[in-house]
Amino acid sequence: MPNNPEQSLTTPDKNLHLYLVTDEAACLGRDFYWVVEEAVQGGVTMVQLREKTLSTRAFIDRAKRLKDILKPYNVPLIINDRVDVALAVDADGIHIGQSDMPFELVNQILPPGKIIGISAERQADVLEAEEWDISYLAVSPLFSTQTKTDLEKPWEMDGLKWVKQNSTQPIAVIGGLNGNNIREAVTNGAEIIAVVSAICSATSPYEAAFRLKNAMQIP
Ligand code: TZP
Ligand code: MG
Repeated sequence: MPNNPEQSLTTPDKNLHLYLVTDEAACLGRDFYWVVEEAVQGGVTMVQLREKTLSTRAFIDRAKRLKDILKPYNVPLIINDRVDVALAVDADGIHIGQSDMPFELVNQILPPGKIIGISAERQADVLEAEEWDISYLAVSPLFSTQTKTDLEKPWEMDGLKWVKQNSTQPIAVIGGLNGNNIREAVTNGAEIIAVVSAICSATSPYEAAFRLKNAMQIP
């Protein structure tokens, strides 16, 4: 876990997070920043800026603007893939996948206290991450999704149960999460529910986030 307690993602009383992973194409032509701010007002507690096609400069500009939007809400900004962009804008953290910069290097480069999240696509990824001081391990994809198709086989709920039994890291889930399945994911050990289309493509991102946040709570 990060050494700065303010950026610790878990608390002893089980803190659940709704994590918006951005995708401008999924916003269906609406203003990107409007979608994110609506989502945050509806209940999103973490935002990941995921940009696969922007130039470095445009990525940095977008990250800075997003950081300014999120600051008053105290919602952390996590940058996908690009450690240089995360450093340039002093983002709250970084999310890396299995083909991105290795954890040990990211950990050396980032200042202490930053959030580091890692995607696990296979059982070996889960076991390897046990050694690491990370903020969350993302079970990816939990279910198949049209939003990202170049993925390993989905873990499904049985896979999530396996991860919960074999990992001590805080667990995030991503891929195909929606109002109908997030409660089961939480029941089986997910503390962080990450979504793209369930919020970005919703008619009202505010309403969608609000409903997802409510659906996560275990009565
Ligand atoms: N990584 C694994 S699945 C995924 C990413 C970025 C996309 C998830 O999108 P959705 O629309 O929430 O299924
Ligand atoms: Mg990546």
